[in-house]
Amino acid sequence: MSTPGRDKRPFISGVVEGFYGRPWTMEQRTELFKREQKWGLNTYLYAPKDDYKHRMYWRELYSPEEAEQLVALISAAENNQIEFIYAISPGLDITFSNPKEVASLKRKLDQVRQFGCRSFSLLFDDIERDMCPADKEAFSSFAHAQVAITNEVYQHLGDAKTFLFCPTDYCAAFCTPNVSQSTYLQTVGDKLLPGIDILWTGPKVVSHKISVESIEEVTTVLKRAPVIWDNIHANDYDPQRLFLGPYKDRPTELIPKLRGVLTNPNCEFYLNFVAIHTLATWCKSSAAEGRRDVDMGYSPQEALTLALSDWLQEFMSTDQPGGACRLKKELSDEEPMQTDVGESPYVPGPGENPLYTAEPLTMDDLNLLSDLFYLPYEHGTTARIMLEELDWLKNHHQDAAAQTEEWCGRAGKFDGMCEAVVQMFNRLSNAPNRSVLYDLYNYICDIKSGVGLARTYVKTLGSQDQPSAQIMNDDPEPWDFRGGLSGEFQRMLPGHGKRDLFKHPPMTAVYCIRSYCTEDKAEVQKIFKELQRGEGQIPLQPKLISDSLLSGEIAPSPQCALVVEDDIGVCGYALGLTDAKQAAGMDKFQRPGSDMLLKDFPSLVVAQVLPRVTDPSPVKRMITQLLSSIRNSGSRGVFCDLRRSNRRMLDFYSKHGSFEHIPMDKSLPQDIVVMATKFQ
Ligand code: GDL
Repeated sequence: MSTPGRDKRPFISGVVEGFYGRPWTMEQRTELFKREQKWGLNTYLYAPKDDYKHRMYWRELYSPEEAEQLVALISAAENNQIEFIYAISPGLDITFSNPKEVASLKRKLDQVRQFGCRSFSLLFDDIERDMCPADKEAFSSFAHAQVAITNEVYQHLGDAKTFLFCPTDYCAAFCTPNVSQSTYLQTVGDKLLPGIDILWTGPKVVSHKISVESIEEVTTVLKRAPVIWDNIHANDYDPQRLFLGPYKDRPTELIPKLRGVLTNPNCEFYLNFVAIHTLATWCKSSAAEGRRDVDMGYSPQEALTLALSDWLQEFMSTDQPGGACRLKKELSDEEPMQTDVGESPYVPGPGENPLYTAEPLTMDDLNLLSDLFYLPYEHGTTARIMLEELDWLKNHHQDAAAQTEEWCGRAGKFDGMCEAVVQMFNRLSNAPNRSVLYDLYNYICDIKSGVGLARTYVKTLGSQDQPSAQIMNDDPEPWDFRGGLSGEFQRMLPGHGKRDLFKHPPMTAVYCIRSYCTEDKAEVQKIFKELQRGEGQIPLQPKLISDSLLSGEIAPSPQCALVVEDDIGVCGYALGLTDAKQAAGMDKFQRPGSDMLLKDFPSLVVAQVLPRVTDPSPVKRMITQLLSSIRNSGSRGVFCDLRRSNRRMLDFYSKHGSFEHIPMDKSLPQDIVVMATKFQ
């Protein structure tokens, strides 16, 4: 799979500054290089989305002042033995077929090469997939256009040390119909020159887990091991989230199968201590060196402890001239504080207020902080316990009224945990390193208020008095409308508004998709009825055309019936009819417009999974397989009919990429939606 000599190149490890929002400063980047070198990482990919000349105005050359800064930055990277990779994202508006555009791209990269840069990258993530008419004429597909320009630029540069390409379909979730059958990825894998490495974010944009099998699959299509662009710690998609948990859920067995890993972390530079430190620990684990004889392994918890104890030192080192904070320990040493003007410091007299002091920050504080802002798909242990306790206290409010020993004991424990958050906040706000604190401030304020509200609520439950004014106030303060307009939109949505990490943690289940057999009939009907009940569909009329398949009145066509099983049992199905005339022709389904529909789309599919299957991939796989069987039968197209209340499947077909909404006769009940796809 790999080209000769390729394996001798060192594993790429480090950071991609690839998020949306305020780019880091040159000083922060220089600081990053020092840290990377200290921790054993070797690469920095320059790709700040909102840097004008990286993406929006990619054609523009750098001004002399900017050039000076970049030259200094590139040499700072070199001085710290960090490979500086300059990335450019021309995909917003480039016309691939215009030679002038290619020339602009070369001119820009030549300029950066003059600054001392030896490694480059072309990124085509997060762009429209439609080509302009001129490109459609010149290239047979979007992938061909991207590959042609990338190969040309790579050859033009000639001696690039590293050259990375980010595809538009950069994760499995973006691939149609899937990774191994994606024609886009196949073209990239076949046509991109072998010296060019490819970035990949894993199963999703923000991948919960990355398995060895998934990497083997994509490696086969790409014809090279990918470089992971890891969004595990990225927080640019939600201003209330921050990720201070360890690098996790990527087995170290991946290391020999990958070309490298670059993490695209939190927007706030100083809050990436844990993200980068733990990635470095992961990279250093034995598998990286292929030394299976000495398995040092990787424990996320141990890596976190190592990172937090180093981070504590950073918090405690002052970054301000004169470091004004007053910690209890210092005062107890009775060292008087020096002031600039040389005045003697104020010392309170007897009976006067003592000076404000705070306890120094502790490892417990940082562990708690990391637990409260852990990982995208997981809360840290203390955060989970707090949620569990609050949930229990709320659901046992009768015990609260009766003041049972258990309720009071657990309420006391909850209160203690809330107090620890307040104390953590106080000690953090007095930390000598203000740069770290200021990056952190909004998040800790927010969590302190959120926890404070829960604390007051529990106190109210346990008290015999009137509910506290803070909870039941008719004239709220602005902070009672938490989350702003965006929060309000989210809470109004039926599915997403109710989705929270505590009640619906993502599950990793093993699903088995197999052919349907007659013994499954009862199970399929059970699921069908259960889902109808769940959607409040009984006794809705008229029936759907697909109902006749599910109720067993009509049997699915050969090769067109699948079921999915998890460890509990059958949890979903996908059934198809190559010729839906019989189903549609049954008297009760005689509907205006169905003849027209069947002319363009003679076949029918229906798929459902139980709510416990939270992962959309089993349905996606079943539908893909069904569509391919139906297409092989010679059909022109496939439709499915479903009720608007079946939000999950409606959402699925809408996002599938090939199904489109078919307007039906106005006389039909408006709660029935028809989606369909034509085979070319
Ligand atoms: C993305 C973007 C990235 C962004 C991240 C998280 C890639 C390749 N591109 O899709 O710029 O920071 O999501 O929001 O990941």
